[in-house]
Amino acid sequence: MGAGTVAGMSENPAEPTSAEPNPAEPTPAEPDAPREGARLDGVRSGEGGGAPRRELAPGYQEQLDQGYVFGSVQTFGQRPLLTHPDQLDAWQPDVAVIGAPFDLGTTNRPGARFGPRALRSSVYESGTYHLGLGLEIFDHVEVVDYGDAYCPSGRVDASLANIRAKVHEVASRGIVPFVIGGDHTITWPSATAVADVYGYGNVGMVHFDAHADTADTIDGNLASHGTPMRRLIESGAVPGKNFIQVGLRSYWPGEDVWDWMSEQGMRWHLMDEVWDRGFKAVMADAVAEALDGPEFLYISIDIDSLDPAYAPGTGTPEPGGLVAADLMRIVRDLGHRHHVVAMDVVEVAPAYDHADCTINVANRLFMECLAGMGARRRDAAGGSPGLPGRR
Ligand SMILES: [Mn+2]
Repeated sequence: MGAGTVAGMSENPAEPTSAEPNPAEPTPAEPDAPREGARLDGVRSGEGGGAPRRELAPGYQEQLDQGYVFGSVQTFGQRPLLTHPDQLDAWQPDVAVIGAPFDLGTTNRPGARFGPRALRSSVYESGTYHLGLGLEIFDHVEVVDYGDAYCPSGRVDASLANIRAKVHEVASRGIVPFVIGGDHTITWPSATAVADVYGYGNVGMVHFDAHADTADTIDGNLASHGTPMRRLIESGAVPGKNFIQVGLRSYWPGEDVWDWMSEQGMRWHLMDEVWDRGFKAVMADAVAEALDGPEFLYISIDIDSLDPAYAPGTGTPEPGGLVAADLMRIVRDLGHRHHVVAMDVVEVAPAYDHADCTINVANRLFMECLAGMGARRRDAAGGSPGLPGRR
């Protein structure tokens, strides 16, 4: 890399300055006021900022309408790419997808930095009509792609600060960020940004993972993909008692970490419990615990919560995990029943994928939540249940 490249990087507008937030130094709970008319009730208000203005460059919509992900415009779900906060204000989407191509926190197989690109370029997109809910997803939930947070190679603090700033740009407008990892480290800046907006203690977390990710440090690293959940609890962004983990298994972490988690009031549901009681019964408890106090829900999905049979393309595959069909329906239900203010899907490492299994299920997890959110808006508007054959 030449000096000119380095100089160019320093001029990147996304480069953090000393005045910008740094996840390594979490700011105290001083929530920003979301934009007037922001949809804090989970339902589009149609107020605040006037009617949406949704204009694209000439020919752009035609490129999107070609309708295949391998076309010239590669965005999440073939949605428009917006690149500036002013465009968010004009467009007024419900959801903005953000890529967080950061994997410097990975302990085993690296490569999750390629997750955002793969979900935009290589997913099979069969359509947008949700069969189970009977709705055109994007008729009920307006979604844009908001590009990536800038994650310069080798620079952990700058990358995490940029992720936090980018998520904040979205969440502070009452728009729901859907963040594509990246390794699980990115949930630290992402959930911090969401808590900055909605208030520390007002956001509950449902965290699907094979691993608790609550170590103090990994190899001396505070910003590992094995530590983000501890950082979020230490800062107060998410209270321990509302930080609920589902699908944990394997042989890590050790007993001292579980002691720390207990002291924080954390609650977890091992894969053993899912096997014993059934996923739906476990999730009823998990959601009640996450929202025991908080009104708002953050969903964080480590793709390794799924069995490697469904998601081999990940850095730390752990046998004995969740079933893709089950998790998709659970996530749909979370979006439908609860006020989801953010979601991330992390640890998708395409280089280890087989037959695009992992990238497709990662896409479907986002799509199922979007469908649930769309149904929530439709229901709130008094719309038809619209189930096929039942109108
Ligand atoms: Mn994880």
